[in-house]
Amino acid sequence: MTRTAPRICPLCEATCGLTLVVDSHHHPGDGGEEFVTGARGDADDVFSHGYICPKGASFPQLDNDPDRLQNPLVKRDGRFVEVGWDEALELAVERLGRVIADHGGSSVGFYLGNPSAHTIAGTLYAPLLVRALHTRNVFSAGTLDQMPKQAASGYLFGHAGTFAVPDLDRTDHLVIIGANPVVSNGSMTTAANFPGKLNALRHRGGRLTVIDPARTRTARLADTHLAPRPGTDAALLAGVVTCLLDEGLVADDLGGIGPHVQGVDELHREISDLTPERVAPYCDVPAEDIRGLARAIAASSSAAVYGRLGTTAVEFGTLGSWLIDVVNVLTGNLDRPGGVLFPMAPTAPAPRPAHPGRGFRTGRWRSRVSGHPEVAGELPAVAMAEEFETPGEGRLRALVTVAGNPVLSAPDGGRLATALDAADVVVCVDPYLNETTRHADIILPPPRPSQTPHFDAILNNLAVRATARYSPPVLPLPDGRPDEIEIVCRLILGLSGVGVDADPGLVDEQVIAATLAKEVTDPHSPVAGRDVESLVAMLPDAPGHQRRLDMMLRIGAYGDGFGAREGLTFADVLAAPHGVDLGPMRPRLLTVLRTASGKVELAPDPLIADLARLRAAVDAENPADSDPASLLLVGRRHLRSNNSWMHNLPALTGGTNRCTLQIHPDDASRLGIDGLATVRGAGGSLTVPVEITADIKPGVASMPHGWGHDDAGSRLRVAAVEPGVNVNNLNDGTRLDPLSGTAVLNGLRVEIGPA
Ligand SMILES: Nc1nc2c(c(=O)[nH]1)N[C@H]1C(S)=C(S)[C@@H](COP(=O)(O)OP(=O)(O)OC[C@H]3O[C@@H](n4cnc5c(=O)[nH]c(N)nc54)[C@H](O)[C@@H]3O)O[C@H]1N2
Ligand SMILES: Nc1nc2c(c(=O)[nH]1)N[C@H]1C(S)=C(S)[C@@H](COP(=O)(O)OP(=O)(O)OC[C@H]3O[C@@H](n4cnc5c(=O)[nH]c(N)nc54)[C@H](O)[C@@H]3O)O[C@H]1N2
Ligand code: SF4
Ligand SMILES: [Mo]
Repeated sequence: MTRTAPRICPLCEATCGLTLVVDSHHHPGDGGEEFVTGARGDADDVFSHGYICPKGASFPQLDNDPDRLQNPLVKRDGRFVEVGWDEALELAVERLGRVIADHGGSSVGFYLGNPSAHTIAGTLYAPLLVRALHTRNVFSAGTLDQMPKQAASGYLFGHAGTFAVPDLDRTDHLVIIGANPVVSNGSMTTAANFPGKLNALRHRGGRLTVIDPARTRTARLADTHLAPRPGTDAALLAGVVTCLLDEGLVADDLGGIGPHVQGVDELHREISDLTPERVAPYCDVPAEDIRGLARAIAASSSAAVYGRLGTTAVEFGTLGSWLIDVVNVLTGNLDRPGGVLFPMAPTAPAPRPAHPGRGFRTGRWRSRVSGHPEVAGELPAVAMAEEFETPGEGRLRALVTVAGNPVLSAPDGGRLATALDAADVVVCVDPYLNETTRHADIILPPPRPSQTPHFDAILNNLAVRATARYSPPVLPLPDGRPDEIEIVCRLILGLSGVGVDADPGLVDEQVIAATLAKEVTDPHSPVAGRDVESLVAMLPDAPGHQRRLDMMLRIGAYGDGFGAREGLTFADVLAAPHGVDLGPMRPRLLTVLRTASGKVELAPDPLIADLARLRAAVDAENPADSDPASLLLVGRRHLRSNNSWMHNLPALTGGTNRCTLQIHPDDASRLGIDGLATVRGAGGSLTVPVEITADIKPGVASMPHGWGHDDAGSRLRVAAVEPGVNVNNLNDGTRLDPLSGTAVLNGLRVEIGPA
């Protein structure tokens, strides 16, 4: 028997709709169980219209991976043994509870990894687990990734979760800086079929500019490709900004939002010395090209400047992210179709009228050892190890991870691994026994994605077009097995003293009651003045997460306001297996601004102050000029990879998806390298196969991350065959963007020589 079922792909930010093929096997002994045997693009999906990439196509192998853990593992005398769910959950709560009782809540750290942005458990429940732990030691992949963008958005717009997203479908000029969406399928911009959208841009006569030290697959599509020295984009953008200001290229009335923007004059005063001519040698881009870029953006009928990992996981990440939006503002492209706009997700609270907010600030608390400021409630991931190692009051003694592999994904993972081995208790919610979880005491594995419901509560806030799509589980859960939502809820209930056996839905009922109690007292809420109990009574008799989603949708922008108006409910979404289309992004600047001034604050003090650090770098001598073996290391992604955790699928291994060091032929011959190279960084050295290619700028080396699967304690049998090496072992984790706490992963200085 074969059937099909729709399922949103959880494997990247593009959120494609898939059609899964489900077969029941009738081999003796398997009881006719159902398995996912195929995946293709769902042509009827309202967002992705049939698009699929190799990762999505590998869904069946991911779902059926024999290395996926079936039962909780508990470490006894240094060895993992399988135990039942009740026992594992009780043990986790008891051991975490003991650490909290003896040393306080902040002695337990929490690390949230990337895949949790793609699960209901990660988006709607993990934050509640943090609250139940009462800890300020919260870490995530965000400080290996987009935190600079969050900080910059916080300063500009007043909230670290308010992102301006390029209007890919309508722009006349897309400027991509430090991103390779043809391979990554886009990030901090949720758009299915990014490659198709770039082709459509070309077909409508639009222009593509790519700024990247590598001639990537994205750069190959560009009308203009600039290849700066890694780490220098903030300076290049400062050159663009001064050019716009000095040449009178600023849009009249900032394209209509002039009254809602403050700080243009102050910005002009503070940045005017960073001219294209001054930054050009540092960026290794001719001043005329920087001016040309500024003029081209200003001359475009609409333009959207978009930056990603090459602009965030760098030394001046927050400055770069800020200046990207400064260019969008100055050229009149903020909050207008074809420029950058603020998406309106269906589960975000309905927009409220303009009002000043409390503004954004960081450093409400600091990390104990190095004094790093908290940013958006988090401390730097690179600070985790020292918080464990350093004795004294407030020391970290335990860690809970959900969907993270920081031993591979963060700098200097070996040090973290040692710290985890010495910790009082480590609890990992993760489907694999891998480089990080093998240092756990308790592993709680979520079931297969096919057995898990899906809704993109976070990524919808970044989508180029609004949709509401929900995937129910495609296959039933095995008896007695909790899904990830239940795992997290039972941890929350255990830690709160209610008990791991309590009904997990209690967690949802509490959130629902608290949210609605606040809503009904807000005069601008669609349910202002209503009675909470009667609203609760209108929610479906359904699993807790569905009740919560129903509530969120109904008080959201497109919702029915609990019967107050025509609009969306969860039942409507459930009845539309390929999703409900809610239209393109629309201007809505006034409803998002939450700065203290109630305006876009273009020249925030912390960013203006950080320009001094940038100036010092611009004026410093480039070390590569004196040491020819010194190159700047950048990262790269592959179509058939996903950070550190999908090398275990046969369909994605082999071919060109390999862990190699790419360098330019001139560097290779100058350094006498072919075959193998030895790479040395501040954190250690590696030997790695070399790929010589003119697609890399001279003086730059590129290596992917997420490799190094040679750890005998892991259970990743396919990945171990071609393990690669861990690029993050070159990094000692001491360099970070001070405004966001984000690790420097791109633009690291390394020494390269023949092996
Ligand atoms: N050098 C270098 N380092 C980098 C980067 C780089 O470009 N260069 N990129 C950085 C970036 S952008 C990121 S986001 C980080 C990622 O850093 P992390 O999020 O720490 O690491 P991942 O490799 O994504 O590992 C994800 C983990 O989640 C588990 N997992 C998979 N699916 C699920 C699920 O449904 N539920 C649960 N509970 N667990 C699941 C996997 O088994 C794995 O252990 O890496 C960063 N590291
Ligand atoms: N297939 C696949 N897709 C993925 C992932 C994956 O591992 N594989 N990971 C997902 C994750 S977690 C994320 S965060 C996104 C990332 O999405 P992207 O940011 O689009 O992906 P990257 O390939 O890391 O692109 C970064 C680009 O920046 C360039 N670069 C490096 N340093 C600099 C610099 O200093 N300046 C400039 N201008 N460019 C620089 C690199 O050469 C690279 O081409 O991808 C997501 N999608
Ligand atoms: S682009 Fe690929 S990995 Fe990303 S959501 Fe679509 S099918 Fe999944
Ligand atoms: Mo990421």
